[in-house]
Amino acid sequence: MKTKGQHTITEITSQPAVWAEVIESFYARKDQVVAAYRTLPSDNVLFIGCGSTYYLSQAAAALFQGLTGIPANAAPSSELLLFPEQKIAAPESTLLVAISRSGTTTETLQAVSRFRKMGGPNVWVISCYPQSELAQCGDLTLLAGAAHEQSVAQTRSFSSMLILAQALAAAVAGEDVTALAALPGRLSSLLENTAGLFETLGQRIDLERIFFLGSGYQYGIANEAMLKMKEMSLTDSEAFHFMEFRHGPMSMATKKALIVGLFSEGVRAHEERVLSEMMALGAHTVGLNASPSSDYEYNVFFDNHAVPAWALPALFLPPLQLLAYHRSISKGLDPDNPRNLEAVVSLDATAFAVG
Ligand code: F1P
Repeated sequence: MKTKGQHTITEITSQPAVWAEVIESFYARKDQVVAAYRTLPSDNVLFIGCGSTYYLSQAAAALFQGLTGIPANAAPSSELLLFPEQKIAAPESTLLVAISRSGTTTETLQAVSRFRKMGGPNVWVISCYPQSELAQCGDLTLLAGAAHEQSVAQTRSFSSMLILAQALAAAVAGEDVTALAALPGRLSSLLENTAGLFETLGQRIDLERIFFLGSGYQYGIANEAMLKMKEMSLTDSEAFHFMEFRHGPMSMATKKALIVGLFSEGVRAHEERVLSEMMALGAHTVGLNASPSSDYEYNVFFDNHAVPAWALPALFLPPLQLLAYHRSISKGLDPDNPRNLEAVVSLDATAFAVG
């Protein structure tokens, strides 16, 4: 007899081992990936996906441009599908990176088809299923085959595909991708050190709304944390760029709110001021990647020694996946089967056909 959330908690806690397999699989292909990229006439890169994989695309695009200096953007697959002229200026010199756990989401498949019809020659894919239609139609495919899930909500699949996106950006930028080898161990320690905190916070179902704040690539991570909270625990949750929160949304900072700050190296001082102001307004606050001087209600310290900033993004998600999982269980829900949702959104592809 399956217990509520059995698949989800297994998939969350298995991430260290799955990451190790995914990182090794990338190492085996790194030189091929870099050589293939060097042959592309790509002056810019567009990352696309749906739901979780759109938010992954947001983080991937910020990382890719920040590391390589090559213009990179993110868009929901549906935006490229419905407004291609707004998303692609020069298809012949654009690399499209389509991200999809299943590799069968209709909007993403149709967006790739639309890109090809526009004269876009280069499509790379990040997915979990090598035999999927999307994986088969990519010119180059990065696979997180060990990250398959039974749950609808993406957890280890998301973080594993994010690690592949991080590795791609780092490899193209000439960074030492072996830095990723430290991540599985760091995650094991982080999960061990924070499991109790996020179980306790997950039981605070008196808190009515949850905000996730992140800047730069962390905005995509904050959006994914927001989506996990919606999918698993049916909670009103929102994500904002850190500095944007003062410009209106902070009107919702009350003692019924939990505000989670995902701090970025180098700009943390600006971000810490925002979270401190929200704490002064009565909100409950959590600082992820906090500094030794942080004094929020809850502080989570990351062991970042000898790990470059570009390798950190995936570490932020598993604790927040645990938060959503425990809140779901505390509310008597089953995070394995979110209300109204299916693992894949399949639509009538003929509705998007163009001449
Ligand atoms: C995309 C997606 C997920 C969402 C849900 C429905 O799937 O929208 O992001 O959480 O599972 O499908 P995929 O294209 O990444 O397989």
